[in-house]
Amino acid sequence: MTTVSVLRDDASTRSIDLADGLAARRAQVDLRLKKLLPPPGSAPRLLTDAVREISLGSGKRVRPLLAMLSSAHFGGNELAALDFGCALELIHTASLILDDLPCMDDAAMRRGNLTLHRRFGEDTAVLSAVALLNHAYGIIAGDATVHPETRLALVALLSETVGFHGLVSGQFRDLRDPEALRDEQTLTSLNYQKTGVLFAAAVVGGAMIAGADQAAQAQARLFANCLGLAFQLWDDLQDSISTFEAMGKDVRKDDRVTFVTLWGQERTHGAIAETIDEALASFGDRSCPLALYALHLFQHAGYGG
Ligand code: GRG
Repeated sequence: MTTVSVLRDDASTRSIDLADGLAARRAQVDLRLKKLLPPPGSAPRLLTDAVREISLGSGKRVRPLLAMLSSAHFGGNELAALDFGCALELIHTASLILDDLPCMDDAAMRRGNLTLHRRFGEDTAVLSAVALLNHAYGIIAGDATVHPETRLALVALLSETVGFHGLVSGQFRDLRDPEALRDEQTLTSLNYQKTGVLFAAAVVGGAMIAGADQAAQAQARLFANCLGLAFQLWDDLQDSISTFEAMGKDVRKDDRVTFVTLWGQERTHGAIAETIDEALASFGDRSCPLALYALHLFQHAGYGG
């Protein structure tokens, strides 16, 4: 029996309970997002409509769930990480809006709908992204359930996550690096900056909120880095084999080199399994809710429940 099939068998019995718990947590996130966003109909109306529509759209809310499960895993309260998780979701949403713009991926569809700039115009889309990013920092700064020192550390963590070594850099390199430079090493660091970095912020931030020490935070980071890499590999694989109906967004839109181009689908599938396994091994505990959620994220690939 392979490691992956062991993981699959281990997880399947707990999958029903997990799915119920995840749906409940997702509902908590959506309810909180509705409260944290500007009220419906408030001025300026078009901007408010745009940010509410994209932020409350059909995304999976992976980053808030990771933050909440991480906080609980490291001995804290899951709900203490709810606002932090919502802030991450708004940053993630801002990044999707920008990524879809004509000057970037020029995408038509996102989360099952027309992209924000196609519905509301490019000016509104750019300003929505800036507003969401700005709002996210305000949410963390004003979260009275988190110790002020931790809040400051979370803001610093997010500044690192978004800025010159994180999302912005990853996106810039993705757009501008010559194709010839896209070898395995470069793609690994690019995938980390585009995707892994926000996963790491979710899991490490959750651990920080729980008061975890440096060693535990380092363990959280290792786990999240592997998970983020597996997630980006999965996203690239889906882009090459899936449909708009299944993904809710454009597929096969750009022809830049990814691991699927370098390795082919079968090897990429194998690498996803190995990377998930590495994530779980770094944790030691394969049956805690955080590990099970990691598996659940890849259930369509045949792992988890
Ligand atoms: C200033 C916030 C900011 C960003 C600027 C545009 C940009 C830099 C970064 C974009 C990077 C990017 C699009 C990475 C892809 C990450 C990814 C795998 C997205 C899909 O995530 P899911 O599947 O989406 O969690 P849902 O819709 O379910 O939330």
